[in-house]
Amino acid sequence: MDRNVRLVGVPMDLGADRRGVDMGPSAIRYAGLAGEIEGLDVACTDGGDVHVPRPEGTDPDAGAPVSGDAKFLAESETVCTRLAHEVADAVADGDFPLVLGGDHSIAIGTVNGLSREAETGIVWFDAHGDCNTPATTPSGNVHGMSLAAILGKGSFADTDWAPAPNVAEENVALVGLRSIDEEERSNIRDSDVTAYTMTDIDARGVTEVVAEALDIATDGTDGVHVSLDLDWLDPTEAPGVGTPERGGVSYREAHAAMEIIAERAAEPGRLASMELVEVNPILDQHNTTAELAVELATSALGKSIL
Ligand code: B3U
Ligand code: MN
Ligand code: MN
Repeated sequence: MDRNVRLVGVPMDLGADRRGVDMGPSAIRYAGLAGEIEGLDVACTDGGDVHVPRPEGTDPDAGAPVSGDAKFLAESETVCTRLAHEVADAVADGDFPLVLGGDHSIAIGTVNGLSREAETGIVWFDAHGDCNTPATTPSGNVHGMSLAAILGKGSFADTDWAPAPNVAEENVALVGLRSIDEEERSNIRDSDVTAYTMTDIDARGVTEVVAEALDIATDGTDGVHVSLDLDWLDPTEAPGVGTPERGGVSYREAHAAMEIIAERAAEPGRLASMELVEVNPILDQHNTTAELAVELATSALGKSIL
């Protein structure tokens, strides 16, 4: 990494059912993120946390769409707008934004800040598709809708805060899917997003799949955003996540994926930003998942053994 890394914490849990992911930024910092990055000879500054309102005393229905369901939409808009400013500021200063969640709804803010001035591709590592809309969601949780929001699907098309300005569906790849809702499946199939399931990883290997996902995300773009939902990994490796799903990638597969990202970091359409989301310290075992998030981030930023 040839840029200064700027950490931005987002202690957000309004987009998810279980409380606890709001402690993710603290857990990831406590696991030694800044020191590990500096150990790569990369300067790292901490921009602190974006303010997130507490759910108590907040009306979950404020800002809800006319049709469908989406909890805490007004607050999600406020937090994501703040985060977008922080990310855009970091980019304007020439820094590399590394965003610490928080639930995955924060990706709406990260990508909006990043894509203001640049054509942006996305590689979205996740067990889930995050492609529900307020009309198809089974839960009303915005973290299951964040990619749909970024792409302006359903009623998100009518908002000025959610669709990201310079993201083409053709430059978006989902990697590691194993839990998709019925109608969400159609949302993905009817889009130009490329989706790789765990079956693809089993059949072709993680290296080939991630290389192809990066080809998609870099094709004609200025940079790639890597959105890493820690539930992409198997719960035996990453127990401290909000929505664990069996059958995820192994520790080694996850590192292999991040190393391919690092290899491509110097090429056109290179790595522009990264976020680590859905770490839930309440469900974790001795901060294992937060430590894993630190390891994977440093792998993506170029850490090598020799
Ligand atoms: N697809 C379900 C569950 C879910 C999505 N993302 C997470 N869980 N982490 C939903 O609620 O939309
Ligand atoms: Mn997710
Ligand atoms: Mn997920």
